Amino acid sequence: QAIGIFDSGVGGLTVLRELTKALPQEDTIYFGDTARVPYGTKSPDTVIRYSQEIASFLIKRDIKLLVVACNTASAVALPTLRRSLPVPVVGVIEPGAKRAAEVTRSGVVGVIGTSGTIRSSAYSRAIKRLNPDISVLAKPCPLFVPLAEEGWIDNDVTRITARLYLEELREAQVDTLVLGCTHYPLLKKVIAEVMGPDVTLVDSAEETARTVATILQEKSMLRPPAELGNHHYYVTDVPAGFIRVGNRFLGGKLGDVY
Ligand code: DGN
Repeated sequence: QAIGIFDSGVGGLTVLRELTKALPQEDTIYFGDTARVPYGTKSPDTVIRYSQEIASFLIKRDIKLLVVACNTASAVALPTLRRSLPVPVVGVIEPGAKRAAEVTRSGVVGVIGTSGTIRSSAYSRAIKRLNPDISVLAKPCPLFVPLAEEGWIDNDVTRITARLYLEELREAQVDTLVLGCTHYPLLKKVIAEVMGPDVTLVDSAEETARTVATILQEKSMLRPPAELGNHHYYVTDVPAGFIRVGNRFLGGKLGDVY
Protein backbone atom coordinates (compact mmCIF):
# COMPACT_ATOMS: atom_id res chain seq x y z
CA GLN A 1 0.00 0.00 0.00
CA ALA A 2 1.23 3.45 -0.92
CA ILE A 3 1.08 6.82 0.84
CA GLY A 4 -1.30 9.15 -1.03
CA ILE A 5 -0.35 12.81 -1.23
CA PHE A 6 -2.14 15.66 -2.92
CA ASP A 7 -1.67 19.32 -3.67
CA SER A 8 -3.29 22.00 -5.80
CA GLY A 9 -0.41 21.58 -8.24
CA VAL A 10 3.31 21.10 -8.24
CA GLY A 11 4.16 22.68 -4.86
CA GLY A 12 3.39 19.59 -2.80
CA LEU A 13 6.48 18.01 -4.30
CA THR A 14 8.42 19.81 -1.55
CA VAL A 15 6.45 17.67 0.91
CA LEU A 16 7.01 14.55 -1.20
CA ARG A 17 10.74 15.30 -1.24
CA GLU A 18 10.88 15.40 2.56
CA LEU A 19 8.70 12.30 2.78
CA THR A 20 10.99 10.26 0.54
CA LYS A 21 14.00 11.54 2.49
CA ALA A 22 12.46 10.39 5.78
CA LEU A 23 10.90 7.17 4.42
CA PRO A 24 12.79 6.14 1.26
CA GLN A 25 11.25 2.65 1.27
CA GLU A 26 7.64 3.83 0.96
CA ASP A 27 5.64 3.82 -2.31
CA THR A 28 3.82 7.09 -3.00
CA ILE A 29 1.03 8.30 -5.27
CA TYR A 30 1.11 12.05 -5.84
CA PHE A 31 -1.91 13.92 -7.18
CA GLY A 32 -1.44 17.50 -8.47
CA ASP A 33 -4.63 19.35 -9.39
CA THR A 34 -2.82 21.36 -12.06
CA ALA A 35 -5.99 22.17 -14.03
CA ARG A 36 -7.58 23.95 -11.07
CA VAL A 37 -4.58 25.54 -9.31
CA PRO A 38 -4.37 27.92 -7.44
CA TYR A 39 -6.44 26.99 -4.39
CA GLY A 40 -5.06 29.95 -2.43
CA THR A 41 -7.57 32.36 -3.94
CA LYS A 42 -10.66 30.07 -3.92
CA SER A 43 -13.48 29.87 -1.37
CA PRO A 44 -13.37 27.24 1.42
CA ASP A 45 -16.41 25.40 -0.06
CA THR A 46 -14.70 25.00 -3.42
CA VAL A 47 -11.42 23.82 -1.88
CA ILE A 48 -13.30 21.29 0.29
CA ARG A 49 -15.14 19.92 -2.78
CA TYR A 50 -11.91 19.58 -4.80
CA SER A 51 -10.16 17.91 -1.86
CA GLN A 52 -12.95 15.35 -1.45
CA GLU A 53 -12.86 14.48 -5.14
CA ILE A 54 -9.10 13.92 -5.05
CA ALA A 55 -9.25 11.96 -1.80
CA SER A 56 -11.79 9.50 -3.27
CA PHE A 57 -9.58 9.04 -6.35
CA LEU A 58 -6.63 8.16 -4.10
CA ILE A 59 -8.66 5.94 -1.77
CA LYS A 60 -9.68 3.87 -4.81
CA ARG A 61 -5.96 3.27 -5.36
CA ASP A 62 -5.81 1.69 -1.92
CA ILE A 63 -3.59 4.19 -0.07
CA LYS A 64 -2.76 3.55 3.59
CA LEU A 65 -2.48 7.20 4.63
CA LEU A 66 -3.34 10.54 3.02
CA VAL A 67 -1.07 13.58 3.20
CA VAL A 68 -2.74 16.88 2.39
CA ALA A 69 0.39 18.68 1.19
CA CYS A 70 -1.40 21.88 0.24
CA ASN A 71 -1.53 24.38 3.08
CA THR A 72 -4.69 25.96 1.71
CA ALA A 73 -6.49 22.60 1.56
CA SER A 74 -5.11 21.63 4.99
CA ALA A 75 -6.43 24.90 6.38
CA VAL A 76 -10.03 24.37 5.28
CA ALA A 77 -10.66 20.73 4.29
CA LEU A 78 -8.98 18.63 6.98
CA PRO A 79 -11.95 18.10 9.35
CA THR A 80 -14.21 17.03 6.46
CA LEU A 81 -11.60 14.61 5.08
CA ARG A 82 -10.87 13.14 8.52
CA ARG A 83 -14.58 12.51 9.10
CA SER A 84 -15.16 10.81 5.77
CA LEU A 85 -12.00 8.78 5.02
CA PRO A 86 -11.09 5.28 6.26
CA VAL A 87 -7.32 6.08 6.52
CA PRO A 88 -5.28 8.50 8.68
CA VAL A 89 -5.19 12.03 7.19
CA VAL A 90 -2.17 14.26 7.85
CA GLY A 91 -2.19 17.96 6.96
CA VAL A 92 0.79 20.30 6.90
CA ILE A 93 -0.53 22.87 9.38
CA GLU A 94 -0.54 20.99 12.68
CA PRO A 95 3.06 19.69 12.28
CA GLY A 96 4.34 23.19 11.36
CA ALA A 97 2.40 24.82 14.22
CA LYS A 98 3.70 22.28 16.73
CA ARG A 99 7.31 22.88 15.75
CA ALA A 100 6.86 26.68 15.90
CA ALA A 101 5.37 26.46 19.41
CA GLU A 102 8.33 24.31 20.48
CA VAL A 103 11.13 26.49 19.11
CA THR A 104 9.96 30.04 19.88
CA ARG A 105 11.70 31.63 22.82
CA SER A 106 10.29 35.15 22.60
CA GLY A 107 6.71 33.93 22.08
CA VAL A 108 6.29 36.00 18.90
CA VAL A 109 5.80 33.77 15.87
CA GLY A 110 5.38 34.83 12.24
CA VAL A 111 3.42 32.80 9.67
CA ILE A 112 3.50 33.31 5.92
CA GLY A 113 1.28 31.60 3.34
CA THR A 114 -1.24 32.14 0.54
CA SER A 115 -4.15 34.54 1.04
CA GLY A 116 -6.48 31.55 1.61
CA THR A 117 -4.26 30.02 4.29
CA ILE A 118 -3.76 33.29 6.13
CA ARG A 119 -7.45 34.27 5.87
CA SER A 120 -8.42 30.94 7.45
CA SER A 121 -6.26 31.70 10.56
CA ALA A 122 -5.59 27.95 10.70
CA TYR A 123 -1.93 28.33 11.75
CA SER A 124 -2.72 30.98 14.37
CA ARG A 125 -5.46 28.79 15.87
CA ALA A 126 -3.26 25.69 15.86
CA ILE A 127 -0.35 27.54 17.53
CA LYS A 128 -2.59 29.17 20.13
CA ARG A 129 -4.24 25.84 20.92
CA LEU A 130 -0.78 24.56 21.89
CA ASN A 131 0.21 27.70 23.78
CA PRO A 132 -2.26 30.58 24.18
CA ASP A 133 0.54 32.94 25.32
CA ILE A 134 2.24 32.93 21.92
CA SER A 135 1.34 35.87 19.73
CA VAL A 136 1.11 35.10 16.03
CA LEU A 137 1.59 37.58 13.24
CA ALA A 138 0.39 36.22 9.90
CA LYS A 139 1.13 37.71 6.50
CA PRO A 140 0.03 36.54 3.03
CA CYS A 141 2.89 36.45 0.49
CA PRO A 142 1.11 35.36 -2.72
CA LEU A 143 3.86 36.44 -5.13
CA PHE A 144 6.26 33.87 -3.67
CA VAL A 145 4.31 31.12 -5.50
CA PRO A 146 4.94 32.28 -9.10
CA LEU A 147 8.51 33.26 -8.21
CA ALA A 148 9.26 29.72 -7.00
CA GLU A 149 7.58 28.15 -10.05
CA GLU A 150 9.59 30.39 -12.36
CA GLY A 151 12.77 29.18 -10.67
CA TRP A 152 13.51 32.71 -9.44
CA ILE A 153 14.66 31.47 -6.09
CA ASP A 154 17.67 33.71 -5.64
CA ASN A 155 17.58 36.95 -7.62
CA ASP A 156 16.95 40.67 -7.09
CA VAL A 157 13.21 40.55 -7.80
CA THR A 158 12.75 37.80 -5.22
CA ARG A 159 14.93 39.61 -2.71
CA ILE A 160 13.00 42.90 -3.06
CA THR A 161 9.66 41.06 -2.88
CA ALA A 162 10.79 39.26 0.27
CA ARG A 163 11.99 42.49 1.85
CA LEU A 164 8.64 44.20 1.22
CA TYR A 165 6.54 41.27 2.42
CA LEU A 166 8.63 40.47 5.48
CA GLU A 167 9.32 44.01 6.74
CA GLU A 168 6.34 43.95 9.13
CA LEU A 169 7.43 40.63 10.61
CA ARG A 170 10.96 41.87 11.13
CA GLU A 171 9.70 45.01 12.83
CA ALA A 172 7.52 42.89 15.12
CA GLN A 173 10.69 40.96 16.04
CA VAL A 174 9.33 37.48 15.45
CA ASP A 175 11.96 34.89 16.44
CA THR A 176 10.31 32.04 14.51
CA LEU A 177 8.81 32.10 11.02
CA VAL A 178 6.59 29.32 9.66
CA LEU A 179 6.87 28.72 5.91
CA GLY A 180 3.15 27.97 5.55
CA CYS A 181 2.98 27.26 1.82
CA THR A 182 4.28 24.40 -0.27
CA HIS A 183 6.42 26.66 -2.44
CA TYR A 184 8.22 28.63 0.23
CA PRO A 185 10.91 26.07 1.16
CA LEU A 186 12.42 26.80 -2.27
CA LEU A 187 12.89 30.43 -1.22
CA LYS A 188 14.41 29.53 2.14
CA LYS A 189 17.78 31.07 1.36
CA VAL A 190 16.39 34.52 0.48
CA ILE A 191 13.83 34.45 3.30
CA ALA A 192 16.54 33.54 5.83
CA GLU A 193 18.77 36.30 4.49
CA VAL A 194 16.02 38.92 4.83
CA MET A 195 14.87 37.77 8.29
CA GLY A 196 18.42 37.59 9.67
CA PRO A 197 20.30 34.92 11.63
CA ASP A 198 18.25 35.20 14.84
CA VAL A 199 15.02 33.98 13.25
CA THR A 200 14.34 30.22 13.06
CA LEU A 201 12.53 29.11 9.91
CA VAL A 202 10.02 26.29 10.36
CA ASP A 203 9.56 24.17 7.25
CA SER A 204 6.08 22.60 7.39
CA ALA A 205 7.11 20.03 4.75
CA GLU A 206 9.90 18.64 6.97
CA GLU A 207 7.67 18.52 10.03
CA THR A 208 4.89 16.78 8.11
CA ALA A 209 7.27 14.04 6.93
CA ARG A 210 8.27 13.49 10.56
CA THR A 211 4.61 13.22 11.62
CA VAL A 212 3.85 10.68 8.86
CA ALA A 213 6.82 8.56 9.94
CA THR A 214 5.61 8.58 13.56
CA ILE A 215 2.03 7.61 12.65
CA LEU A 216 3.08 4.75 10.37
CA GLN A 217 5.48 3.48 13.00
CA GLU A 218 2.85 3.60 15.73
CA LYS A 219 0.43 1.68 13.52
CA SER A 220 3.13 -0.81 12.44
CA MET A 221 2.45 0.18 8.83
CA LEU A 222 6.00 1.05 7.79
CA ARG A 223 7.46 -0.95 4.93
CA PRO A 224 10.68 -2.76 5.77
CA PRO A 225 13.58 -0.62 4.51
CA ALA A 226 14.88 -3.32 2.12
CA GLU A 227 14.37 -1.49 -1.17
CA LEU A 228 13.47 1.99 -2.44
CA GLY A 229 9.79 2.83 -2.96
CA ASN A 230 8.08 3.58 -6.29
CA HIS A 231 6.59 6.98 -7.01
CA HIS A 232 3.60 7.64 -9.27
CA TYR A 233 2.15 10.99 -10.27
CA TYR A 234 -1.29 12.03 -11.52
CA VAL A 235 -2.18 15.50 -12.73
CA THR A 236 -5.45 17.02 -13.98
CA ASP A 237 -3.96 19.15 -16.78
CA VAL A 238 -1.56 18.00 -19.51
CA PRO A 239 1.65 16.90 -17.76
CA ALA A 240 4.21 19.11 -19.60
CA GLY A 241 4.22 22.08 -17.17
CA PHE A 242 4.16 19.79 -14.14
CA ILE A 243 7.14 17.84 -15.43
CA ARG A 244 9.16 20.97 -16.17
CA VAL A 245 8.53 22.71 -12.85
CA GLY A 246 8.38 19.42 -10.91
CA ASN A 247 11.85 18.40 -11.98
CA ARG A 248 13.08 21.73 -10.67
CA PHE A 249 11.28 21.16 -7.35
CA LEU A 250 12.60 17.61 -6.97
CA GLY A 251 16.04 18.20 -8.42
CA GLY A 252 15.35 16.31 -11.69
CA LYS A 253 14.08 13.12 -10.09
CA LEU A 254 10.46 13.05 -11.28
CA GLY A 255 9.30 9.67 -12.63
CA ASP A 256 6.33 8.86 -14.90
CA VAL A 257 3.46 11.34 -14.83
CA TYR A 258 -0.10 10.35 -15.85
N1 DGN B 1 -0.11 24.53 -2.59
C1 DGN B 1 -0.59 25.83 -2.16
C2 DGN B 1 -0.37 26.01 -0.66
O1 DGN B 1 0.47 25.34 -0.06
O2 DGN B 1 -1.07 26.82 -0.07
C3 DGN B 1 0.09 26.95 -2.90
C4 DGN B 1 -0.30 27.01 -4.35
C5 DGN B 1 -1.65 27.60 -4.51
O3 DGN B 1 -2.63 26.90 -4.58
N2 DGN B 1 -1.74 28.89 -4.59
